Amino acid sequence: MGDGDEPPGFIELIFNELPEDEMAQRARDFYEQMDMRRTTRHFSSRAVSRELIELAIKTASTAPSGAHLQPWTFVAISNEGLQKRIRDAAEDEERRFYEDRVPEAWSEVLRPLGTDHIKTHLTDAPWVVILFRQSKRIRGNGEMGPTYYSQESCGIAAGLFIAAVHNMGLTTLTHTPSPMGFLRDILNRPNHEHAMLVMPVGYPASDAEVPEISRKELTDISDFIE
Ligand code: IYR
Repeated sequence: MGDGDEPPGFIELIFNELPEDEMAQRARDFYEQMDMRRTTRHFSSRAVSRELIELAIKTASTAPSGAHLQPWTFVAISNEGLQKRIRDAAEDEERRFYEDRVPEAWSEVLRPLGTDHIKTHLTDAPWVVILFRQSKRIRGNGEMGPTYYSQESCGIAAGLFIAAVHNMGLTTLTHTPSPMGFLRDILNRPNHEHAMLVMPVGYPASDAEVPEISRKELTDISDFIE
């Protein structure tokens, strides 16, 4: 079903309606839990089971996607040698970024975050999960065809992955080495797959730090029209 040959048909939606007070309580609890999420660059090397990573990927893959094409591949790596290769290649790119390529307007907003070209998280974290966006798919007739809204679809999947990791009591970081083409080569991915996010997953280091920054207020990020 859903492989493009036969129409999938329809089944009844399973929807569990909640009492209103429970809705509000769950909404508050979820917000409060997510509001505790912080992005740290400091990871412990303490092991994390493969099962937890599989569950985070399965949660990510519940995301809606353009034409339900699910245009994502999550490459999960827990391998010292490969993590070192990725770190070396990422640091080469990042060094050039910070030394030569970064425009002043970009530098100005990165400065408070204290980032630099050193990417210890890539070798410290027990897992590094790389999200590849599929810009094309193989059609039923064997030809390549486009996917639709793959940026949006993968962005939503990444958000769910981050929420799943936080919910299970671990931490992740959305690292975007730029450019990321080297990841396709190192990981032997096909040309229609584009590395989009590098997400180390694990426990924070015991001395992990985060920048002292805050989130915008609701009034600054929304406009209600009733
Ligand atoms: N890719 C670089 C630079 C960087 C860019 C943004 I936008 C950030 O929010 C953080 C870093 C790096 O990973 O260091």
